Amino acid sequence: MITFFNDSHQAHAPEFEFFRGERVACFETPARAEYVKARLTERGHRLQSAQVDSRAVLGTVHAPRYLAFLEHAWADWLALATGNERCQPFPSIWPVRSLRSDIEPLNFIARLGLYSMDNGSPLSAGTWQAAKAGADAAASAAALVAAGQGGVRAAFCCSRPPGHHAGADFMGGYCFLNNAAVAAQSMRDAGAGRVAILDVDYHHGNGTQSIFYGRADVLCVSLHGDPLTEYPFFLGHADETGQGEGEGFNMNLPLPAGCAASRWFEALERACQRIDHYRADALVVSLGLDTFAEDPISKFALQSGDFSRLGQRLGALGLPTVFVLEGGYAAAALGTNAVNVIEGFEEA
Ligand code: SP5
Ligand code: ZN
Repeated sequence: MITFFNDSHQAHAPEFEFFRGERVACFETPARAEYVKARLTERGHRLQSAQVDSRAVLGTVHAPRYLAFLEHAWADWLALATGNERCQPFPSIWPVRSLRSDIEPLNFIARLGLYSMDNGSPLSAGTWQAAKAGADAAASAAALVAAGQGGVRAAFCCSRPPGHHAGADFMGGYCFLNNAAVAAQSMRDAGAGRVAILDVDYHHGNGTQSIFYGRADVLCVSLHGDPLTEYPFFLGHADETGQGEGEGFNMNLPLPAGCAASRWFEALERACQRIDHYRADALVVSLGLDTFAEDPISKFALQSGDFSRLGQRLGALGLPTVFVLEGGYAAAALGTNAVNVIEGFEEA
């Protein structure tokens, strides 16, 4: 399978995040992508660099003022106080219900809150550079698969930071730019009439859902830990089915934390049947690998062999497919698990 690697991913390397008010080492680390790269190389998969500039498509899936904020955030943070290059910025105030989010404050931390859903997504010096390069990889993969030249049916983006929690105008859950949305919109722009996004990350892809919630041309299907107990808590319930023209084109399959792999595969089957029925022209897979039994922050029970089965089922859909890497925090196992999905897909 054609594989795109985000050569700039290491530019995003915050040191710590918060857990219950205390500093803990980041779960979303540069080592993650390096483990996947190593295993891809070992298995003979060719790695390419992005050739497409995603700026135009980013301007259609994200709000211009959010993109401008993110691009300049580190420079604005440095301008706030001397010594800030050694510190990580975090939001401390958010415009919840009854507060205004239409006027952008001048204060940097206030703007960071305006454009954040949580305090769990630390910025570092190269966050924009890494995230933009990841979006470029997603756009490149979509362009290649949409063109279908030389019989290319699928591509995989080995990239970080992940994207599926990022909405049109906010970051969150380690995500800054929504790579799956970039891939889906790119394929629409290249002529695919209907695109399906299947999100198999442990956490509900709230950003992706919200970007496409009012649209029928992009079907969003997600299986994930029930938001009653699992992050992101405030979206991902089964009754969220789309809105307006998008009514019926969003499907959530929440599952209880701790459920068996057999139950997860039953939900996958329902998701695949919905995608079949939609008669999609192309598929984007938000490939979170935090469904792995040994993931340190998640509670599903997939084993490495189950990722081969996942790949086989997705391959059987028979669609031009772009995979984008999302979560997965058992870093040393990510290579095996990602490559198992890819090779399972190729077998089908
Ligand atoms: C892309 C993705 O998978 N984002 C996940 C964001 C989850 N953010 C909340 C993390 C909470 C960490 N809890 C630590 C538990 C340690 N026992
Ligand atoms: Zn996740």
